[in-house]
Amino acid sequence: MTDGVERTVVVAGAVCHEGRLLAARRTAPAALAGRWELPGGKVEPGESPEHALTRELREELGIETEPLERLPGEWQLNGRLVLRAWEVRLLKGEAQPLQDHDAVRWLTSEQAFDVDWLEQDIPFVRDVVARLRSY
Ligand code: 9L3
Ligand code: MG
Repeated sequence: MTDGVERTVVVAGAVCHEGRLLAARRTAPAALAGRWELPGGKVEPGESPEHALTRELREELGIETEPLERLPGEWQLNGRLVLRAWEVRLLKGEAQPLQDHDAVRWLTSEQAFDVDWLEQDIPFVRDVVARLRSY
């Protein structure tokens, strides 16, 4: 980056399966607990964003996935963290809240906005729901 600030990328996965989108409810930090997100987490030094996403979804939900395509846009979470999202395909496993979440839901496009999403995730959810509807 041109200003010399070290930035960490946070990756989020819009996991789509049989016309539904996976949403996960966060347990931490307190300010975000109870809010729903596209699951994911921080890219580690030297790691690709796609690898980080696959790893986070395995660790947090016990699913094997494949990132398909980056969704447009990004969200500056704070001075140091930037959020990017991918459309993701489910390969194997049943999503369970193993870490950092206490519930998961598979939402149809009609249900997509029934949950209280983190606001930073909403543009990505909108985008992927439009894709779900077009399948
Ligand atoms: N965050 C926002 N939307 C998301 C994800 C996966 C993460 N879809 C924010 C919440 C935290 C930060 O990014 O402030 C780091 O995420 P994590 O490592 O706690 O999952
Ligand atoms: Mg996480």
